[in-house]
Amino acid sequence: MIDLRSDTVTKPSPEMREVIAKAAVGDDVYGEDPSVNLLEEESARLLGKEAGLFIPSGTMGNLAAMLTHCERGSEIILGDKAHTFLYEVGGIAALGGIQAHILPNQQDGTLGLEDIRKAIRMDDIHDPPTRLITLENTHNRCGGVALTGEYTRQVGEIAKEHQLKFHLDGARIFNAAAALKVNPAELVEPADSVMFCLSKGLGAPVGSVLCGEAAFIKRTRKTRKMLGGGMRQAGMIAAAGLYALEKNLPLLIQDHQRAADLARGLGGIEGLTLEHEKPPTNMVYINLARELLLNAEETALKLKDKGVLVGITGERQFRMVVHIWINDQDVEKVIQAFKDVLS
Ligand code: TLP
Repeated sequence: MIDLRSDTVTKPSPEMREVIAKAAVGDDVYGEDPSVNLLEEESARLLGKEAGLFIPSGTMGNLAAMLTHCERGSEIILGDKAHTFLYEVGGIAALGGIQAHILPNQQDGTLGLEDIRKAIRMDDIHDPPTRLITLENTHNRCGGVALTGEYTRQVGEIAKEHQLKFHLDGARIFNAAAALKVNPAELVEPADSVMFCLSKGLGAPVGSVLCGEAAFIKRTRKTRKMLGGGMRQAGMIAAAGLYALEKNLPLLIQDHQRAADLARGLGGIEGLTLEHEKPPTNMVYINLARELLLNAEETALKLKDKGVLVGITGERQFRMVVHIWINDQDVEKVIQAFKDVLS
């Protein structure tokens, strides 16, 4: 099967499994796991932050950060296509009593600066207090688009001006840095906290890391424990994360090139239209024309018969995510499978 449903489907390579087997471990709740400590330090170093915290998932990373930044009854400014708003099971409301103040995400994944300014609550008896602004980079539902350092800096300035905190869902921040050809630390500099995932394009089996100031990370360590995310001999998986940062991070750009090849091939097929003519990073979102008899679900079933798995993101829309286990031949096979199914 050529699995393009997500970059979360990546399995550890034989080399990564060897590293896992040999990992030095200890009890991380006591702060005694050397591999976890190393991963947290290395992550913080890569992102230019004081400290890091290893977290079981991206969802828990965002949640732990938001619960630490915000008290019950406060408000977070968030895009209407943000992963936290759409796909994190309403955790901030259910577990944090936090209200999402939703603004429209523009096509390029940004929130309008004027929209953000207007959404910040006044010091009024009736208003919930605004505590946090969040952005997502790359922006998943906006096509894997990368937000620039300049835009992020502008949002950071608004946050500072109003004494708000600023969190970045950087699940795929290294894809953004690779696409923009900038140092990832530059992209996240204005944010108080940033979460990135090891278990997506980086190809590790489990885990995300939250980075920020040491005092914030210390408080979030407690939040993580409260959520049941305090792990014990987690060095087994942290070692895979360290391997991913060293060996797989430089390969992300190849995924972007293959996504571009895939888009080029699919864009030439009648009845298919790309959301982005050239995919910004490793995601290809594509729409099926109304004239075609098959909808996305039916097309996906036929593609599955041909050995290709795609994500369904709308009645007539797919998402395909290129990752470390997809090679040039796979790209060709996927294009051919679409041609066969739609001919
Ligand atoms: N995204 C998954 C699905 O949940 C949609 C995917 O296949 O893309 N932030 C962003 C921007 C994400 O894309 C995801 C996962 C997360 C957070 C959550 O990470 P996990 O799955 O580790 O909880």
